[in-house]
Amino acid sequence: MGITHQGNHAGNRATRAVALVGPAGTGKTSLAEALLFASGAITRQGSVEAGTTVGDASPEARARRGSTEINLTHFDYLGDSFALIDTPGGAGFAADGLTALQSADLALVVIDPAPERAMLAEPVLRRLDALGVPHAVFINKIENARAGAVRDTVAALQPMSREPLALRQIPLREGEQVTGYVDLALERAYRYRPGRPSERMDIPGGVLAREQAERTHLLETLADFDDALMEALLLDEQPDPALVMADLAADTANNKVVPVLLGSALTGGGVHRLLKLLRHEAPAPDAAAQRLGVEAGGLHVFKIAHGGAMGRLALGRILGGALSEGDELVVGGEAARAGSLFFVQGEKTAKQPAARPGDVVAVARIEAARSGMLLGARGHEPAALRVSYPARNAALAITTRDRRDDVKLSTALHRLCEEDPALEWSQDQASQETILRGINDEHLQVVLGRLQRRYGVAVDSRPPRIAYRESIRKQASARGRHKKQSGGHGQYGDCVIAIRPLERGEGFRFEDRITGGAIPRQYIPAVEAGIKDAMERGPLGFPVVDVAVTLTDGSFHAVDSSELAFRIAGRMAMTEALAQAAPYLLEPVVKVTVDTPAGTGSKAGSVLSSRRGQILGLSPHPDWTRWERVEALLPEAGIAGLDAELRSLSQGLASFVAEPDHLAEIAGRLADEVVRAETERAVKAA
Ligand SMILES: Nc1nc2c(ncn2[C@@H]2O[C@H](COP(=O)(O)OP(=O)(O)OP(=O)(O)O)[C@@H](O)[C@H]2O)c(=O)[nH]1
Ligand SMILES: [Mg+2]
Repeated sequence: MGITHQGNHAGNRATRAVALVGPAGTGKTSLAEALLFASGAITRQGSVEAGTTVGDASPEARARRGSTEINLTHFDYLGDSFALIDTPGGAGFAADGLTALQSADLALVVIDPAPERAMLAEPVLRRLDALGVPHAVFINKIENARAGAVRDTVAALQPMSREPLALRQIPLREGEQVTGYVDLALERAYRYRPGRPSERMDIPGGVLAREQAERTHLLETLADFDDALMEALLLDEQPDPALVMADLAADTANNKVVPVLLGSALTGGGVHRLLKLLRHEAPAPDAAAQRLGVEAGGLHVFKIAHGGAMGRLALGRILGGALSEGDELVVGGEAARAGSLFFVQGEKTAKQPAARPGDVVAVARIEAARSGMLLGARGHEPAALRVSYPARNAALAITTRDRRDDVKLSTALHRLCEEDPALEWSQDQASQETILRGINDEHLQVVLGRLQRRYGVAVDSRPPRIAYRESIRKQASARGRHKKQSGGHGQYGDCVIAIRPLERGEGFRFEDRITGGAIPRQYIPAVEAGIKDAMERGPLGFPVVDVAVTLTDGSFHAVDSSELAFRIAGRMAMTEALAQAAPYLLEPVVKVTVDTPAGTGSKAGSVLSSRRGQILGLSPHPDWTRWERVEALLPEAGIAGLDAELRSLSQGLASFVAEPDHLAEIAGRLADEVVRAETERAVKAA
């Protein structure tokens, strides 16, 4: 049996999946904890500060006091089931949530009540619009919001959203604190009560004017999609509250408006109200199934996890059907049977015989499943989904402290990369280094921590070597003669070559101008091979590029000549010619494109200049309203630490991509330093 299709009968509604998204540190993990507590799934509300939340249970997340990977939890509320996907906001870890977001029914964008930081939400708002995932904004930490912060934050957010924002509540203040709210749709005021549902109160006279203005704005926003409501407003009639609530639910589900709610994960204020919103307004998973093109039934695999006690698990969401252990799932055309099914609650897994439509589950044993796949029943296999991940801007060369760990290292890296699509590793043939690439330094440090903790592999790490090259400025010629007479057979090879510089990028050219058989035909390729040997490491210590070599003369010995002897002769000639040809150093230059919040572009430009960058332009971002884009050519040597420096001037927001551009000459003190370092390294390695 494959995934079996089931309708959503009343009383047994499908589980709805809610993703918590938003900038780093806005309180997503705390809000998940508050939702679990308010719904009764846990009896004590933990805190991120104390390291007691259900989410962020990994040692890496606990140590960082911020999420390093997605946290899965679930709870029931008034008979409805919900799965929470709490995604990390930190730049180095944000990639982990991108895939899971695709099949969520609703995303909650959690933000701070600070208009000056509203722009931090722009990338996620744009992504949700692009994916078509219905979403709401939750302005968290509301207890500390200063006067006017909610209004200003909403105003700052609006230009970043395709849909109109619909402010659903306004804050009620007592002194410095926000202590309650007015629900604009129902026109009711509530006072927050820590750990309990809010208590109804009269709307204070002081906020009536603001309440009326905001309510009118809310109703007008809804009326744009509802003629009956529009008519009521035009006739100055009080609209039926049921109509308003129905509009809010439908418009949210259909991605027409983005409701904005207020609350505090810390005190629980507004959290019961949020639960009600999830209950009434989070769409059923049919919408997500349709969005992803799942017709019959499917499992959207959004992560492969290796970290828990159960070994390799495929984490995913069941769309359009139910799933039981042993069911057939088609993975890339091949049938596979679902192994044990688990519900995940933070670091705990609980085995389930079967899972219902909409559930988020961990499935054992489907080895062929990869993150981003949609697994289907036979004949109904949905397509795979593609996600574009952020650029990998940090790299480390790593070596095991204990050589005997090398095999363990590659197994571990394979698993870590499968789990984390933003991570990549490769073996550099030339330098024999294992290169680890990740989003930023913090990301790679967390990966190294996991490597040590989970797999017991300790490594040393350092910046990877930069691919310097060298070329020549002058023409030169040289003879290479290899002659050895030792007992019986001797060795004899002799060649004369002329070399000259080529244009940048032309590479290597070899021309044979031997006449009269000075070197027999069959030895010419050996001479060329010897020349190439010499070019692997030029006089300055780096591979040589853009040189033309002409073989002009030579001599041979009828008995003693051999391919090996001519290869050695070719190498000798080339080594000498290069040394005479005024060699110079080349460094790789990359083109970097930095996206940074408006107002920080010129600072980003100075950072690039101070790293020897050549600024190509500073312009408004092509798609995002409050962002700027700086483009520059930058020596690859200037990339190390760039990510951290750009982030520190932009509240952690600036990011960049770099692509190889060209090789550029480098001279003077900088070149001397590079050559000295390479010589030292070679001496040590020898
Ligand atoms: N005052 C106040 N602090 C809060 C509230 N919610 C969360 N915090 C604090 O904000 C900090 C960050 O909270 P987290 O829940 O880890 O935030 P997050 O959004 O999950 O962060 P990342 O996982 O790094 O993206 C912690 O110190 C929380 O205690 C709130 O409602 N009020
Ligand atoms: Mg978190």
